[in-house]
Amino acid sequence: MSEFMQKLKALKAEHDRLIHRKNVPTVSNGVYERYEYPVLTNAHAPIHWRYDLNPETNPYLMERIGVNAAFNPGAIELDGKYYLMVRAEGVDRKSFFAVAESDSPVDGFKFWDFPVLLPETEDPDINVYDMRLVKHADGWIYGLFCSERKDPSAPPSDTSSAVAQGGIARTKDLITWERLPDLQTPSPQQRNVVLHPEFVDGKYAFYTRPQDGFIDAGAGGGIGWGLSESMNPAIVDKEVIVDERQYHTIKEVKNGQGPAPIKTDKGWLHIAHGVRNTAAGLRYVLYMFMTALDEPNKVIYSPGGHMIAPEGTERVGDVSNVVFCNGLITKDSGEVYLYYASSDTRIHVAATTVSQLVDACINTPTDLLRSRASVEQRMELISRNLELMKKPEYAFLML
Ligand code: M1P
Repeated sequence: MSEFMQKLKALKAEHDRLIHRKNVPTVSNGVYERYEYPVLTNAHAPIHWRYDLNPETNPYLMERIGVNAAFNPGAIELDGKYYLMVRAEGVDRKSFFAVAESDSPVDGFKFWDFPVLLPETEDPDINVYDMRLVKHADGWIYGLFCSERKDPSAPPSDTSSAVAQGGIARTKDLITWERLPDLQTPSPQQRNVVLHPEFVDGKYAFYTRPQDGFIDAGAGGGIGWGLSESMNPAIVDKEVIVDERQYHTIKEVKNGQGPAPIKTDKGWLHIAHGVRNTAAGLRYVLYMFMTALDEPNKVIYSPGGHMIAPEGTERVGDVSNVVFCNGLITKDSGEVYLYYASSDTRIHVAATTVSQLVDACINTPTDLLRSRASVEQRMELISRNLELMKKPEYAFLML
């Protein structure tokens, strides 16, 4: 066998090992169970996406078009299969969407042969990312994503300034996509736009994230909300703030809706990301809140603090100290799989149930916004527990 073929066989064996590696749950904190291995990384990208497999044109079997990262996936279950709409990023920094499929929610994800060739609008996107997949009551599967273009008003010396808007496409099968016009809102820029899965007052409802600049939310006060008569075009005339960012909390600098909310008997359960600043840069964590069933823009429970923060190897990557979630799958049985990315590099899964999330959302105390109040809150829990611990069945805790 030629050296070329030997190298190719070795590459394939390593790739197979990665894709077929069984995932295992780690210690649970009662709210969710993190799985040990990332469900997808750049190394999961098919060999034929990256290498020219012809020994005539690539005698050294070199990687020709590398994949830098696989992160921030949308997620959906269709006919018993699990699909992730991955934000793949080439080594050229361009993000694109690619579907990975598995029979299991926690391992075995394999990319389709081709990535998604997303149709463009008449003003082509420079970069697209972070798709939320939403099965809407109108029968379509919508993909809401960030569409980024260079800021046309930036002076020639400024080669970085960009404008972010809410891109929209729809499909029935994740294969054929119809591109719709970008969401129009009163805000200069948008990111983290998500479609509510049901009609509200007969209209399409959007979670938005108004922002003044590309990175800074500026005067944009938090996760917003607005209604549109149609999806083609989708126009939100009035945005109201649903979940405000707030001083000295995990969402002090900015926040954003994650996937579409989960409908529960107690309310709409939302997973979102909150961002604060530190001397080491921005820190992104995930948090929960719940809104009223009949008013999905009215917060009824707001547990304090983060739900998932970057841990261990999750803390380091292209943009370190970040966890970000824009995809989850809820099964009819109540199982929930949260797909979250760490540090803009790789994708993980955490498993939980609707009942656990609802319980955590309702019974985790809210952030009282002062150290003293926070200690009082904790002391109240400690006092109740110490009383309980006097009972014989708790005696082992005193040892
Ligand atoms: O780099 C962290 C995240 O930054 C952006 O999110 P947000 O708009 O909320 O700050 C997005 O680019 C996201 O993809 C990225 O993970």
